[in-house]
Amino acid sequence: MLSKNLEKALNAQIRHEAESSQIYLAMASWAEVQGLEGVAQFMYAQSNEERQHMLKLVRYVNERGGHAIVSDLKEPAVKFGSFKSMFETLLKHEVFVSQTINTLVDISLSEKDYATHNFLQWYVAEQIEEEAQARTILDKIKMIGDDKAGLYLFDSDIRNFTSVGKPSEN
Ligand code: OFO
Repeated sequence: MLSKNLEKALNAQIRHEAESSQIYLAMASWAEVQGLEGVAQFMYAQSNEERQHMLKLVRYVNERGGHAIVSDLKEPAVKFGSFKSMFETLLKHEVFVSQTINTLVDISLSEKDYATHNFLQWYVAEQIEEEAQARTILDKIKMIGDDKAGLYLFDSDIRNFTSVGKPSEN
């Protein structure tokens, strides 16, 4: 059985993951109207992944005798400036999510809830991967600079990062 404290903290994480999904969906839509199909596809896939992260938490909280709460969400931005600044925002957001996961790990340890500690390890590993991926993409963008041909190549290249595929496939 989850403690009330941990239940509350896990519910806060459900909200973070749902907000991540909304942010990446907004990025996907923005990239799509800019005509960058590859970037849009990547962001749609990221958005789907975050929704899966959220659902995994919902199921866990309920399975452990808590009640997963579906809350209202912060409205994401509509425009993201440039592709570089969009991916900088993405990286910053993932670093924030990693911190929230670390806080949850701390709470689970202090409460000696080893089941939750074990459950959270999946998220710890996932965050390492997501931060690394965002840094790799940013490095590529920095190499391209403002070069239009480079941006075109980047757009087709980023499809290789998409592991989940198009939204319609999910
Ligand atoms: Fe990328 O944030 Fe979920 O875990």
